[in-house]
Amino acid sequence: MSATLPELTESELAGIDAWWRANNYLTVGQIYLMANPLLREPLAPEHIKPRLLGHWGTSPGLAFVYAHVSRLIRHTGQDCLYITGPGHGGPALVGASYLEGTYTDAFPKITQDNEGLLRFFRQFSAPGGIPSHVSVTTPGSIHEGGELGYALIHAFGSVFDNPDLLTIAVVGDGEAETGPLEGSWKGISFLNPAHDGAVLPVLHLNGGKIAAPTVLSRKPREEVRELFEGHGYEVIEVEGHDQPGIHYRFAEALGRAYASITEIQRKARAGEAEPGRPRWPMIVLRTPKGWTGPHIVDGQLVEGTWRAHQVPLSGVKTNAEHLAQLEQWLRSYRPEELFDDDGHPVELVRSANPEKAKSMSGTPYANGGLLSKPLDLPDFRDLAVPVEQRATEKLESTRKLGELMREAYRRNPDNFRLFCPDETNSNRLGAVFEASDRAWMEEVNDTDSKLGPDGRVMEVLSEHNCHGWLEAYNLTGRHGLFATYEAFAMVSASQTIQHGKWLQEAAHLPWRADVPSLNILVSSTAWRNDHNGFSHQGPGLLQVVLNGGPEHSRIYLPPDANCLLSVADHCFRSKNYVNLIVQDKQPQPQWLTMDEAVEHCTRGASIWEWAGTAEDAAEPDIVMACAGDIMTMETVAAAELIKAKLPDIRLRVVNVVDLMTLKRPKDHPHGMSELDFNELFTDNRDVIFAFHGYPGAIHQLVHGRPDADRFRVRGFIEQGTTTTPFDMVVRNRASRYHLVMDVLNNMKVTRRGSGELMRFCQRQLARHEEHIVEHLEDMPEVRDWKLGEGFEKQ
Ligand SMILES: Cc1ncc(C[n+]2csc(CCOP(=O)(O)OP(=O)(O)O)c2C)c(N)n1
Repeated sequence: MSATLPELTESELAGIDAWWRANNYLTVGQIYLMANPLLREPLAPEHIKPRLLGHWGTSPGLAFVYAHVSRLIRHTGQDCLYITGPGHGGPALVGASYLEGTYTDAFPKITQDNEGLLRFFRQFSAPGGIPSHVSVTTPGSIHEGGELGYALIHAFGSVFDNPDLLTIAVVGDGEAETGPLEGSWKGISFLNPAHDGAVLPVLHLNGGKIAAPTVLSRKPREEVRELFEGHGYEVIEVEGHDQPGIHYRFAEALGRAYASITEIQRKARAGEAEPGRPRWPMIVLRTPKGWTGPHIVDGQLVEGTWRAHQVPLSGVKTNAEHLAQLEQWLRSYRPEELFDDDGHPVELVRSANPEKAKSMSGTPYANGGLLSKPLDLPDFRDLAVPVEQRATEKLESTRKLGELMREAYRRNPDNFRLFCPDETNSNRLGAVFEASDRAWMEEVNDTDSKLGPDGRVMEVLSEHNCHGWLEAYNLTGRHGLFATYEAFAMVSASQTIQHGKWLQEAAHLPWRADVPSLNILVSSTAWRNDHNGFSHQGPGLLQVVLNGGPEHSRIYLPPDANCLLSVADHCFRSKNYVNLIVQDKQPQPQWLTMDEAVEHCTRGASIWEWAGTAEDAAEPDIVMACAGDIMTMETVAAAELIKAKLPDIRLRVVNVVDLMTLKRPKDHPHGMSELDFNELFTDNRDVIFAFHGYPGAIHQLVHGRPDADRFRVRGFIEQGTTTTPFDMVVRNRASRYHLVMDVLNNMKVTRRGSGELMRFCQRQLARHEEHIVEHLEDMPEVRDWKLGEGFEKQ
């Protein structure tokens, strides 16, 4: 092994060229062939797939870079992960795995012989087969590249706290036009060469997107170079398609980049580095789109243009000219030199592979569960909030989560990170700063606090970066949490969906090891962004996760700090889920002792006997249910008011922490049985449900339950503005007074005092309107409400 990449020799080039030709052949074969895989007979229409799918254009470039990185690995023993921004170039990556033998390990039926090769071709983008993208099923992938924009983000997430890892991230020039990708160059401002690995971005300017040129490929070269120099990179440019020249130039560029990386790391690890961010290398690679494919088709230029994006030769089954052109194209790779009579890749091709465990399709870094260590957490009960009298003292519950994560940082210095868009303190999670600074490689000055190169708290004002960094941190086996404002969790909602899909697919692949769950805390919620206004008010992510696959989607709405601790402990220890925790940061009543909280969270939903009437066990007149901290407070306050004003009422209060328990067991693994459901909600009483999110979610959840129509739901109905906290619930008709009126309108029996209570609520709502305009704050009986203080003053 050598610390540097030596000059490319002619004999090595023969192997690389053979490997690259074999890979390109496999790509074309996957797109087109369903028989005659090695062209042992003349190509005929019946050998061609009926539906021609896939993306040729990006594939030869991806394979070219891959082949050269494999050479780097062979010489240096470097651990490398390959992230393919243009993930639609899937055939090149599954082709690489096939040539490296790891594909057969993962899918034993796809053998490295004639039969296996045919199966390999037939399964591509076919029913029951594999996707056309670098997906979960692709050995070596932690990144699908289906939804473009996250290549660099995932690359950085993979190398934080992985000092031995080098992640090569190929960025498409179309992809480079996306917002997330544009924001992700800043990753180096958070990357510490002493304790993190390195990312080598390869910006692949192949010139075209689906149907048009790309911005960066048409900009003057100096502008492109200056753009990336401005981002802090050492820009190494390689261009051309001349062979073998381009191989030598790329090998030299890769060697130069690698030398820079290892020198940056050596200095940092020896304590010899200058303070500040090093200038990391990146490669700008200009090769033609569809390189080595059909140059001109039907008189039109294809190679080097957007026309090469997908399937350059169409209608091959019926168009004899295209069939001939395809045969010529396939034969141009000289398959007879690349595969032996049995269809096995020949020694020359295999000579370009690194040893399997080091190969980019075989590296355990891409199957991070194999490397994962459990998170070392303290007993969360030690952080319990004492609750001697319910809901008398208010507390910012998320502070307790901050304390739990502070301990996680202390016990797992290289295995846990918090990712947050500049809101760690704002979300009351600041206790983590007692254990770690914010990560920061740029200049630090006297005005800064808790900021520095040794920090591991990740704060960047980009939900995309935070989310994607955590995804890759998880997929390489490590643990963490993404904490964000509830409304702005929608910025990265698509990533939440995509990651969920990844986990869902991975669960079906026995060779993919379990990975830590993706944990998301949404705080600064809709109900308590009264001061910020409508833009900050939106519980959308909850709805997004609700729609996710039941295998991986979990939603928790802890009503207080002890419940939050119990829920967080569970989420941090879980695997393969997207865990969404919804809890506000403002001071809130504390309802349950730690023992009660643990029991409540374990059940997921339970009757809060103390909040209803003692007689409720027999047959309540009505059930009040709630999920979410603010809605819990409104419900308990409403119940207290009802009990005070209607002495004969039989009222039950149910609180739900684990939202998915409401589903039927056949719809979600957390779904409670019908017996349990009816024990909580009865089988025929109306249920007034106060819900944190959009009301339709509860109807969706209880669909199929006995007499589901009896659920009357209050929740966020997109009524927001800059106002007082209580006015938010009033505007959305979910205030305690609205809930009381709902109870009165839906009880099975009319209890003594009902009419007066209805009028009382109407008066209170009218008073509220006047009061907030006059005093700019909520009525004292609402603002200072405490459980058990009675309603005499109202
Ligand atoms: C976010 C997103 N928007 C749109 C698409 C549709 N799409 C697929 S490939 C592609 C062009 C990609 O161009 P580039 O990144 O340059 O890749 P390459 O040219 O190497 O194929 C587009 C727009 C997508 N996959 N993801």
